Amino acid sequence: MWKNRLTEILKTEYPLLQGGMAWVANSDLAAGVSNGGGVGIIAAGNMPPDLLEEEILKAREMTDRPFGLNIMLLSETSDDAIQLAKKHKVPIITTGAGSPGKVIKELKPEGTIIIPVVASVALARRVARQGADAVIAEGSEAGGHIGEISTMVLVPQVAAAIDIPVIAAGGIANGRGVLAALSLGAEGVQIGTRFVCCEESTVHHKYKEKILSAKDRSTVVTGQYTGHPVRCIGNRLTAELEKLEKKNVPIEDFEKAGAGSLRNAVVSGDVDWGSVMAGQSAALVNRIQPAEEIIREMFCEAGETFWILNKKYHLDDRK
Ligand code: TUI
Repeated sequence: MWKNRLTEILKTEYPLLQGGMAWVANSDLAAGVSNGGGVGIIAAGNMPPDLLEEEILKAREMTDRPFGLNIMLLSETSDDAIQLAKKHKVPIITTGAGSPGKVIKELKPEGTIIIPVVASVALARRVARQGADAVIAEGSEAGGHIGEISTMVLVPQVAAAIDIPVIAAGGIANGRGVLAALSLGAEGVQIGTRFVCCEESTVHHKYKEKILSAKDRSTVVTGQYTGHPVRCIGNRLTAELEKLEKKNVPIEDFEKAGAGSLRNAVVSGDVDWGSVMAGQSAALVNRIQPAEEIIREMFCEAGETFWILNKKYHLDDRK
């Protein structure tokens, strides 16, 4: 039903990818999403290569469907991740937080599907020229490291600028969001925050609870002045970071204050002093469900919403 050129490329039932969330997106989550008909993604983040290799092997055990690896380009371990992707023939790579030239150069000849996250039209054009198979246009509603342009405005511009499929990301957590993304010219969606709260996600229950109780204004963006702004759920850490930012402390000191804080939140459940990265769509996430159910429900709701709008505005009666 939801077949298009993206599902052809990805070899999936649905045109959906899971976000490459550092510490969160492990083999359990990736296998859950892939088994549910989307593309599950393991986030390499700053993971030591031996641990990452274990995760890739575990995912292979848990699913026989395609899954991917997200390479965070700011990481010192990104070259190791590229080599592991090559060694284990990971079929799909997403990249984030930078320009993916070296990933395309190394892995394109292997036949790997390469899908960079872009936050601007200029980078979308560049990666399309370099040989990317699709792009993820991620708006500033997303969690973690973000660009400056909202999904609503970024996606149609990226879709108009390039010929390869565009996947919308940032702010999408239900079927209405999926339908909106398709209306903007996207051919698929990337979902992060809602999958943090799926049954297969192994993040600390306190992290899940922060998302489940989030409201419209619960997230904040810190670190704008470092050039790497990050969206998290507001807490004591973000209040402290905001103070440091106002004082204009040297960037190294600011980064030191946040170092290790994502792991502390995800693994240890320190949701007061840890970094609870989440998108604005946290406010739309209200319950914990299996990944497969989330995916099915989202696409069912997208189809239903399209049908209801058709009826409401008598679109079938048009001459
Ligand atoms: O990468 C993400 N989200 C992330 S990475 C991360 S780890 C981190 N922690 C602290 C500081 C920085 C990173 C947590 N969340 N999403 C994909 C994404 N990529 N969002 C925005 C971008 C992006 C931004 C600018 C990609 C390319 C870009 O331009 C680079 C260029 O050279 O043009």
